[in-house]
Amino acid sequence: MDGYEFLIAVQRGDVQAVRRCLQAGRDVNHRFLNDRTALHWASRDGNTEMVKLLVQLGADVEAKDKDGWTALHVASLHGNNETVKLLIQLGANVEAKDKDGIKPLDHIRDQDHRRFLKNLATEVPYHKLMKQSGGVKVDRFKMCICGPQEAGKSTLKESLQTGPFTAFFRDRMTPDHQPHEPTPGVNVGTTNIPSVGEVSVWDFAGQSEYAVTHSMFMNAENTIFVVMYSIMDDSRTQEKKVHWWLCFIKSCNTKSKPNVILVASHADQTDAGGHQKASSLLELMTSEFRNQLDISDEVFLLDCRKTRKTDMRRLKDLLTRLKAQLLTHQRAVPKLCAEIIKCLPKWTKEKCSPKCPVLRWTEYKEAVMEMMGIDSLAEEDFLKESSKYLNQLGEILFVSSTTEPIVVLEPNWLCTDVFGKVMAPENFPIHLRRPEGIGIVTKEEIQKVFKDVTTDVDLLIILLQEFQLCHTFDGQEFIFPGLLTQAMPPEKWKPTADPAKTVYFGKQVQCADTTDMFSSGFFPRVQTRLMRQLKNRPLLWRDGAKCFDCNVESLIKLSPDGRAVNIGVRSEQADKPSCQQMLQLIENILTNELDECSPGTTTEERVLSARALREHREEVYSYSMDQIDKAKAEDGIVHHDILGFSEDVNDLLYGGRDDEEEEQGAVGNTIKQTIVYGSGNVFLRAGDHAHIDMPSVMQGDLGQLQIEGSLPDDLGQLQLE
Ligand SMILES: Nc1nc2c(ncn2[C@@H]2O[C@H](COP(=O)(O)OP(=O)(O)OP(=O)(O)O)[C@@H](O)[C@H]2O)c(=O)[nH]1
Ligand SMILES: [Mg+2]
Repeated sequence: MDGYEFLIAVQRGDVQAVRRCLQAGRDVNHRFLNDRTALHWASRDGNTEMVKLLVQLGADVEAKDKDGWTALHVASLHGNNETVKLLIQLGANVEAKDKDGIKPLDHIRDQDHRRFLKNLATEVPYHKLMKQSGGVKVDRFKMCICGPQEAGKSTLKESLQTGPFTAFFRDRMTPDHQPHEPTPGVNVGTTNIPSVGEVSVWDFAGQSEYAVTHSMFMNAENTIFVVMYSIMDDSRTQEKKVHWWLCFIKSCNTKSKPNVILVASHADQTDAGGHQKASSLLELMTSEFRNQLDISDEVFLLDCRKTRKTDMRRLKDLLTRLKAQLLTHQRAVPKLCAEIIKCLPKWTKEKCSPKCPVLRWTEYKEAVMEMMGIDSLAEEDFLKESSKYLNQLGEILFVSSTTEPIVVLEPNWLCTDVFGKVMAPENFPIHLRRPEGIGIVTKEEIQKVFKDVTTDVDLLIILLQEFQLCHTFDGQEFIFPGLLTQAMPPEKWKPTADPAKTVYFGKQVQCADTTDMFSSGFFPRVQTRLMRQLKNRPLLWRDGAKCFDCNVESLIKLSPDGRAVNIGVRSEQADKPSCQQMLQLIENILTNELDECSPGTTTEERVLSARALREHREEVYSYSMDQIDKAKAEDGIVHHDILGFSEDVNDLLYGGRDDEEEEQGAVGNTIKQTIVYGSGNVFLRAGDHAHIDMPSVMQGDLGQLQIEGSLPDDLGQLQLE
């Protein structure tokens, strides 16, 4: 029985024939042309029953073909949503990179669906872990205190954790004017709040410079957000600031409706109208965020310095009630995680250097083996998955993307001692004023700033890079986009020498509604990715980036209100395909970064007016996708009401939109795989679902079939694929 009979049975969806082939000794993981397995084919066809059967019969879900594609890459590329879901449920790795660094879900364009799948992918290992190790509940929740600068966050935290005896003296002795000590980064620590219990408190800095790293720690699982503001600000300011923080919380979370408590400070300095102001603000915010956040309906107006006031007690009562609710729905923690949590303080003391609570993977593994009383660890992957879960809980920070994972035993060290220092404007001031707006910091300077923290500057640099805070081209100079202060000067994007010959294209990614924002850190992280993925160094400013690669110049610009990113590309050589590739590459970077650091943000994609771009108008003019689709269905002309002119959709989007290409591909079988310069990325256009290199595979396969002399009857059907 030859291999192709097996493949044809898979293609036909003939379950019985597949079983027969395998019973007759055919290898379920047999490699056909280009190293593809039967599972690649079933996934490509979107045959979920066949995929299930093959995996049941031992098909390797992670098998890669010659391009490094797994079955999940193939299913995603073909838009076979049910198969993608099934493969993830069967444990397929969503992080598997093909030989050009593209991950399977990079091919899924629908924002909601992609995020759903990414969430699903984190659920699967959790359930596997629970099955393997059993679960226990930990009586603990996370409280994130956020809000603007000097709102009283750190003061409230102190007051909450003060016991009744100390509180008596604290309330009486605290001077009226205490100097304000801004929190650098995020102050993290587990503390006991009398009458509430053990809480992991995350006190976020209000100063905007530090917000760049906040989004990494605002996960809502098991979390209560306390959002603070000062009642002494005028109503409009309060509204703006609180709205910003609520949008921020929303942007960082997709899963549930996070619990939020609004707290106004400086009750001692306001008159009777203060309560009314706090109440109105609560009402306003509750109505705006009713679908996204679960905001408590209690009004809190506190003197944050006083522990023994009625309102403070009321706040503790609410925390206790919310804690009980959270714990009821809390998911169990894998047993191994609970054991590790208990050992963390001991390991920090005994196994790390005093100021650097970090373990490399081998050291961490040894500590775990010692804890378990075993000499070797058979299931290293199991420990890795458990550690990822501990990371999710905020108990440790687990950096697993490096060759050797790194475990930060005390999140506070990274959040305050490292990020706090990096983002503090005073630490790296000189270089940020360079004329080209490139904020460069040298290795020596990093070493100097962190001399009290660690001597292992390389470790620090790995961590900073892993959190997308910086990039280096030579290992000596480091660019931190989050530190840039200079706005892009207008003369950096001037008309070209021959505007008539230059082609322009542009897209816009815009926040969808008033509760949406790009989380802080989104744009600097996009800039870090641009530096990593493009061949030539981009020029960077606080609100923009300009890149040059091959024939294309591109401009990525944050809108003045920070709610849209505009991408413009142009080629003086009228090189439309390169423009399109560059546009798509940048769009992919934005999408990935949104999913990673701003997953709760819903966005809308728009197409920029090419003529307005060519005319270098100050304002940005765009068309909605609906307008474009409508025009394409009719005469291909789209009219802009404000601009007062019409444009041909083909001038706006080179090659048309995704779905159109898919149709063309289905008929023409064009292979549209293009090398994107620089990173050597193979770049598949969003609409290339139908352009996978199956024709070439099939030609090869058929060649062999013919040689073997067993040309099947349904060859025609195969060729059509
Ligand atoms: N009178 C009065 N002063 C307060 C109150 N809450 C905080 N303060 C004072 O306001 C200043 C700022 O308080 P912090 O708690 O440090 O503010 P924060 O929100 O942590 O500020 P950042 O860490 O910079 O984001 C300090 O001087 C506090 O003593 C309050 O309710 N009443
Ligand atoms: Mg503070």
